[in-house]
Amino acid sequence: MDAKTQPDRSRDVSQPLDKLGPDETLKANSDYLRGTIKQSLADEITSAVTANDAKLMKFFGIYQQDDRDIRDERRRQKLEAAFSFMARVRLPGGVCTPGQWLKLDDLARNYAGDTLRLTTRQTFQFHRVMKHDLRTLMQGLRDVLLDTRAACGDDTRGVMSTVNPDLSKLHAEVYALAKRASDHAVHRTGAYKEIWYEAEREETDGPEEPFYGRTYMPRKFKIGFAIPPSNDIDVYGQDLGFIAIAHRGKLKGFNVAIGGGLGRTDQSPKTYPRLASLIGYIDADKLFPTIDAVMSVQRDYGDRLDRLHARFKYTIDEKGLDWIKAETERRLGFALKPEQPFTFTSNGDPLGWVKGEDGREHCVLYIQNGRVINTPDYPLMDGLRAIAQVHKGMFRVTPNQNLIIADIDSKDRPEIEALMKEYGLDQFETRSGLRLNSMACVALPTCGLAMAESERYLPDLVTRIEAILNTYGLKDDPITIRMTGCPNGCARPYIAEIGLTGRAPGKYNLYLGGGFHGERLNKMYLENVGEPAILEALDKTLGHYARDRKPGEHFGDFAIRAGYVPEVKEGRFFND
Ligand code: SRM
Ligand code: SF4
Repeated sequence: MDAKTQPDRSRDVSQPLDKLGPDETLKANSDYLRGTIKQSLADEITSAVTANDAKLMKFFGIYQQDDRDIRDERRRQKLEAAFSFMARVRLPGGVCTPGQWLKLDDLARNYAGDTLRLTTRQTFQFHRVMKHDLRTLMQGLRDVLLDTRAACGDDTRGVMSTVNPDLSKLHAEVYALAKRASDHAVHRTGAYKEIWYEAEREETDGPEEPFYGRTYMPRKFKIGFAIPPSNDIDVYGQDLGFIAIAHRGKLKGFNVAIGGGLGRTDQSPKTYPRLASLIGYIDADKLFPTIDAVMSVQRDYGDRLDRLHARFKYTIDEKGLDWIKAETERRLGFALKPEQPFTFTSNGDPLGWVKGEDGREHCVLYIQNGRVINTPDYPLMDGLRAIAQVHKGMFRVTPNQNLIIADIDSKDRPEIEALMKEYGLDQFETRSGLRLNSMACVALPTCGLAMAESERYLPDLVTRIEAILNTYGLKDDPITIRMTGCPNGCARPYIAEIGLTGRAPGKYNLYLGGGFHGERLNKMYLENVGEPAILEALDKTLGHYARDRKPGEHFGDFAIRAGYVPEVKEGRFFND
């Protein structure tokens, strides 16, 4: 997005500035996200920042949170809530070097409660960072060439890219494009350096935000690159998804899918999960113009009055897919070609060791819910640190919250394997197919939107479901289960074969029938139920599945064939 060739869109073309919602006015008047963040950081009277600055800081990957485990107690004692901050790193395609890992580990130990969290969009989150430590953390990241730009906020979020552990040339090529796409679409404001690196304000040669203007996007905008047959990134959950089309291992171009989004808001029937729709094919050299064209359509026509209705999926459904496609093509100056054939087979990670086409070795480690932490019987964080100290290749965070120790020379494998054994990191060999395909969002105690437990509860629930699986001989069958603490869908539960979304403490909606490779939304089977009802339902449906499934049939497909839930055909559900 070249500053000299693009107009400064200080307001969106379809909605006049005086008709914007409050968040739009905040952005427009923030001096390109500067707000009063510097003053808020300097204020020693409170461990929080002002409400407006908290909103603006999201554009820099930082969320103000409070410890919800002690919120009521602090209120009773008339104390300020226990505020701290979550910081999310921008890490396109989930790639980081051992040196970066060691720095992330140091920062986590010093400033973020001795833990790192791998996310469902292939990056790291630090939790519980105190306000006075934020700059040190951000500058520490800068020292290893990392930043947190646009990891949250109304802009392009972390760009995802399929991580095939065999890391073929095609995967390297697509990853490089994903990285460039992130650098291309990230916001440009000098506020980042001024606030976090304490740099002087510099004069800009042209508009400060040539693409975004003063009001940025109407809402978050997510881009991802999938390489068939793996749909690990859940390409149909992206606002803008690219499906790589290759010929004899060489990248030719991409099928383009638009309008995916999995969030819904409790009790708000106008919000719904929607799978992305394929609109055609582009040659690889048209990638960046296509990103600009699609994003600019959403920038200019997305709803800037009602944030609940501001994601691209709603713009598409209001305007019509054909209209959005035609407007995109008009901006591109050419028509998209017909989409090319492709096949997805799974959205999970193949765990364990694999050898790449160039003979290099890779090991996909199972990390339960992406939580990197030491416990008395499982020193995971220490183990990964020990590996980072000797590893000469790369690490890759997967979209399923797992981790690949990538690019290992065969002669170095024994040393890595010995460390894995020493620290007990090779547990994927003994885990059930359900656990290895499970994901939970963070939820309590840090997420301000959580209505129920997720990360702290799913492992125990899976243990109880494993007893059922053992009874029916299903222990090794891969079945996807994803849980979130609220309907926002951060662990993409609406495309799991078993989905659970929190409604209240101990209460969840249970969804069945999602597609094994992320191609179909699931449907609600039980509403607002506790563990006994969930286990009873799974005992019934899994038992039936074990008895009557066809060869190779996945549980999600079976749940529909057996009539437990109807098939969601239209790629979205409007209500339950
Ligand atoms: Fe998310 C908001 C965590 C992936 C949909 N998400 C949040 C916040 C920031 C809560 C908040 O706004 O105050 C959560 C912080 C919790 C914490 O304490 O860390 C949060 N989301 C996460 C992560 C960390 C879940 C995880 O356990 O890994 C994921 C970070 C991804 C990243 O690295 O960027 C995460 N969130 C997702 C995904 C999955 C994806 O993108 O593939 C979705 C569904 C896809 C989508 O966007 O449609 C998702 N998060 C949401 C939504 C609902 C958006 C909507 O359109 O309705 C919210 C709420 C909002 O934006 O208002 C939300
Ligand atoms: Fe928080 Fe809800 Fe996202 Fe879970 S799904 S992290 S509870 S916003």
